[in-house]
Amino acid sequence: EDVARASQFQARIDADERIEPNDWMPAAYRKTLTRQISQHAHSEIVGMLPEGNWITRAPSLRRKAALLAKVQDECGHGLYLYAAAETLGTSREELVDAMLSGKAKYSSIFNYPTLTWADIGTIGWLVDGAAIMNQIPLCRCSYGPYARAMIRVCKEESFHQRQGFEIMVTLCRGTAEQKAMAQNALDRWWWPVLMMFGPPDQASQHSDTSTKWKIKRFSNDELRQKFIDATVPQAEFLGLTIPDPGMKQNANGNWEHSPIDWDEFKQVLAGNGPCNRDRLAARRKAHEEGAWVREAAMAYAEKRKSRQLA
Ligand code: FAQ
Repeated sequence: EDVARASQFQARIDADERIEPNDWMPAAYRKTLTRQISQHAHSEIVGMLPEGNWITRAPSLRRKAALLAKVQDECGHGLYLYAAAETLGTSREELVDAMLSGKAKYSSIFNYPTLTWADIGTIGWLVDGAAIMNQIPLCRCSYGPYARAMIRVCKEESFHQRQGFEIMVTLCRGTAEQKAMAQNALDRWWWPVLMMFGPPDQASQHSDTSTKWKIKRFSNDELRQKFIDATVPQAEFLGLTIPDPGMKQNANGNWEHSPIDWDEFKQVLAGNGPCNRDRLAARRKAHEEGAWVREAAMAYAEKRKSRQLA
């Protein structure tokens, strides 16, 4: 019977129908979506840390207000995505525990440090730029709750990307020292940002099934290429140099990049990036210190329930 159901399910996917939480779905579809959506949620939550590091040191009140709003948006995205993942049947507690225990992944990019204010500009410009490139197609993902979540998330990411690019424009039009700071940040973030898109297609273990199920609409390498092609003119506008002297434009107009250091990527995924330990320690501390909030919320919910029953 499952074979018939699976072929019906595939027919719905092929017809571009949305799959909703109470619909029948193959166990592997549920599993891979729970994996991807929860890892995406963890990335948003851990992703608050590198930028949060600069809230107290933003160079003006205006910059501080914008950065605060951005980091709050990321928190909202994380909660929104946990809620989408929960519709697949795993509790938020379990999802969060998997992250805190180091079992579940989050994006490699958030294991790098934010050393100067230019890093905040670069994160908005490139990290949010890469996130948008990857997430716009997810607005058409076959799973309804994830696709709908992505629409709002992408709108907010566009604001994040602009605020980052505007920081870069300001720095690049500033003093020689500011310009050098911007170049230095680009030098450090460029390669890790390219790794955000995931392993090369031939090494991407989930791509075939995720493409078949229309979770993925473009491959890792395709999105990486689109991102590079969109970013080259932006770097030119800023007067910054992408730290890849071997990069060249081919006959199709695409910018071919030099080989990516996949060993570095593997090391970061294995927990050995520059900030992995700090990031997890910060999340564990926040979780422990927030225990009283969860307890109070539970107690309040119990009280309301008993009042309603009375
Ligand atoms: N880091 O077979 P594939 C943001 C893992 S944006 C860590 O190709 P898939 C916004 C992958 O999970 C960042 N792990 O996997 C923001 C798998 O391991 P697993 C978050 C990575 O799923 C901006 C294994 O490698 N965005 O947060 C990475 O088909 C600024 C094999 O890979 C999303 O999560 C990586 N870079 O394709 C917030 C988008 N790449 O699970 C704050 C949704 C791969 O078997 C500040 N996710 N891996 O243990 C996706 O689109 C996909 O999951 C990919 C990976 C494209 C990331």
